[in-house]
Amino acid sequence: MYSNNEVDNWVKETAALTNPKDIVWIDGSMSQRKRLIDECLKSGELIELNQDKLPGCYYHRSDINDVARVEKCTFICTKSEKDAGPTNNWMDSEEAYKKLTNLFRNSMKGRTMYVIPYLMGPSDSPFSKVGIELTDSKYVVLSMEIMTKTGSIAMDTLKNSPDFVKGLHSKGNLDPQNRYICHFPEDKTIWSIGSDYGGNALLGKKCFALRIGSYMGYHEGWMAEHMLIMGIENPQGEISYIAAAFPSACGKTNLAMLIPPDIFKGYKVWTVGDDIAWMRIGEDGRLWAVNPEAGFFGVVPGTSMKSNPNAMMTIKRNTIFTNVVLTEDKDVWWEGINLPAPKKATDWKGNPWSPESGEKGAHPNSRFTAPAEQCPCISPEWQNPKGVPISAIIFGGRRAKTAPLVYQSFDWEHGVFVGATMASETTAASTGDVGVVRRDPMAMLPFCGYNMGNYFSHWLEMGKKISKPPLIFNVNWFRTDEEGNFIWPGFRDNFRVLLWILNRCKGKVDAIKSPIGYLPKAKDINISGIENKLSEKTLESLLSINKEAWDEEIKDQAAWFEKFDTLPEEIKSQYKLLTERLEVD
Ligand code: GTP
Ligand code: SPV
Ligand code: MN
Repeated sequence: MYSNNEVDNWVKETAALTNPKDIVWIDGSMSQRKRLIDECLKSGELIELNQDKLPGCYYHRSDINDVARVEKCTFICTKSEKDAGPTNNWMDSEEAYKKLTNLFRNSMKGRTMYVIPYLMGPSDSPFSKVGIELTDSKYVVLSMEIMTKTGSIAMDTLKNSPDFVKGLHSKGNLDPQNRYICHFPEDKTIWSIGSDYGGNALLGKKCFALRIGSYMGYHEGWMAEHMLIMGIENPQGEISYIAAAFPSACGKTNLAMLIPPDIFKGYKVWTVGDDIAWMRIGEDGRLWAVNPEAGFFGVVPGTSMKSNPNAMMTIKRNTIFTNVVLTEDKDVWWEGINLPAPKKATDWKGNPWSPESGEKGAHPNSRFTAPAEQCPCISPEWQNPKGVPISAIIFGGRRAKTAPLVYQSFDWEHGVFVGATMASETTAASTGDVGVVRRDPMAMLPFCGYNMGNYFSHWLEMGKKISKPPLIFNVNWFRTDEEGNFIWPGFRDNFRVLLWILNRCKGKVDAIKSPIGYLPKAKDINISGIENKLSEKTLESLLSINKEAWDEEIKDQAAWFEKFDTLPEEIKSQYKLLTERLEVD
C-alpha cells in the first residue's frame, strides 16, 4: 500500500507514545477483515449471530458505562477560547495535548495498534477527504470498515493530494473519568481516549465529518451538516433532493428511507445519506450535497417492518448489532421491533432477561452498523462524485407544543434564523438527561467545530452565493396531546408533509402568511387513508400556533442569543421582526 513520510513518521511517533505490541495496517481486504472477526470471536468482543438467518452479522456488547456520546467530555481545542465559541467545551490546545499525552502514554500496551486509512465521500470527488485513524480497538476497525471506505483507496488518494485528518484513538481503560474526545481544528487533528462508542470512537463520523469538517467548510467555503439527504421521485420520473437536519435520535434515518403511503402511487424515496451532508456550490450555482459516509450507524429501538422496512432489510446481513437483546438461538431482538419477545434471552448488559423482567432488554441507544449499499432504496446517485442538487432544507426536532407540523421560512435569511433558534428534547444518543428541551441550532449544537456565531454568519454568506438557494422549512413530528401521546402518526405518513414541501418548491400551492412563516392550508396536506384516521380538525390543530407558547418561546430565544458575542446583525434583526409580527397578531 502507498504511504508517505508524514504518515509514516506520525505512526512511528504515536507508537513510541502508546507502546502497542505491534502495528497492523488496514488494507480494506475481506481476508484481513475475516481474520479480525475471528480474533474478536475468540476474545469475546464479538458474538457470532445465527449465520443462516443473519449472514455476516455479529453481536457486540459495550461496557455498561460506554453507551452514547458524552458531550461533557467533548472539547474543541484551539489557541483562543473565542474560536470555540459560547456553545462548545473549550480547552487550550497546548494544555489539551499535554493532558492527553499523559493519558495516551502506554495506553496501547499489550494491544495491537491499527492504522486505518479511510476516505470520506465518493471516489474521485472534489468533496471527498482522507482521514487516518490510529486505534487499539478491533470493534472500531470493523465498524470503520462499514462506515467509510478503508484501505488502499484512501492511501491512493493521498498520492495526488497529501492532506489528511489525523485521528488518534485508544480505548484506554474505558474509565468515564478519563474520557476525552478532543478536536484540534487548527491542526486537523482528533485525539479520543476512554470510549469505544460510535460517535466518540469512529473518528470519521462526528469528529471529522462534522466538527473538523464544519471548521474546514467555514474556511474553504462549503458546509458540513448533520443532515440526511434523500431523493423523491414523482410518477413522471422526476427526482427532487432534500436535506434535513434533526438532532440525534429525532428521525433522520427513518425519514431518509421511508416508503410512501400506498395512496401515493408512482412516488418513490431514494436514500443518499442518513446522518451527514457535505454541501458545496456547484458550477451551476446551486447547492450540491454528498453523503461522506459509507454505512448507517442507526438507532435500533423502534425499528420494525412497520416503521422502517428498508432499514430492516438493510440489517439482515453484514451488520454489527451493539447493545440489543441476544436470544438463545443467537438472534437479536429489541423494544419496538413489533415481533414477539423471546421467552429467555440476555439483555444488553449480559444479564438473563425475559419480557417479565420489567426492564428494557436493549439499551435505548443500541445501534446497528450496516453498509449503505445494502439499503433497498439506496439512490443510484449516492456515489455520484458531483453530489445531488438540493431543492429544500428541512429543520426539525422534538417539540411537544410549540412548533407546528410544518412551516416554511420567508426566505434564506429567515430560514437561517429558524435554524439558529431550533430547539429539541434531548435523547439517549447522548449521555445525560433525556426529554429536556434545549436549543440545538441546525442540529449542530454538539457538532459545530468553531464559534457558533460565526457558523450562523457562514450560513448567511452561503445563501448570498447560491444562485437558487434551497427553500428552508421546519417540521415537528412530535407534538403531543394532553396525555403525552404523539398526535401526528409520523414515519411513512411524514411523506404527506414532504409532498407539501415539494409543491411549495415548485410553486404549485399557496400558503398562509403567519407571524412565524408560511403555514399550509389544511386542505393542502393530503391525509386520506391514514391508519386510525386523523381528522381535518386535528390536522388544523397541528398547524396552529399557540400564542402563549410563542410568547415563552421568544423570551427563551432572547436568553439564548445573550450567550453570543458574534451574533450576526441579520439574526438580531430577524429576532426583532419575529417579535413585532407576534405582537401585531
Ligand atoms: P441519530 O442516528 O442519532 O442521528 O438519529 P436519527 O435522527 O437518524 O433518528 P432515527 O431515525 O434513528 O429515529 C430515532 C427514534 O425516533 C427511533 O426510535 C424512531 O423509531 C423514532 N422516530 C423516527 N421517526 C419518527 C416519527 O416520525 N414519529 C415518531 N413518533 N417517532 C419517530
Ligand atoms: C448521533 O448521536 O447523532 C448519531 C450517533 O448519529 S453518533 O455516531 O454516536 O454520533
Ligand atoms: Mn446523528
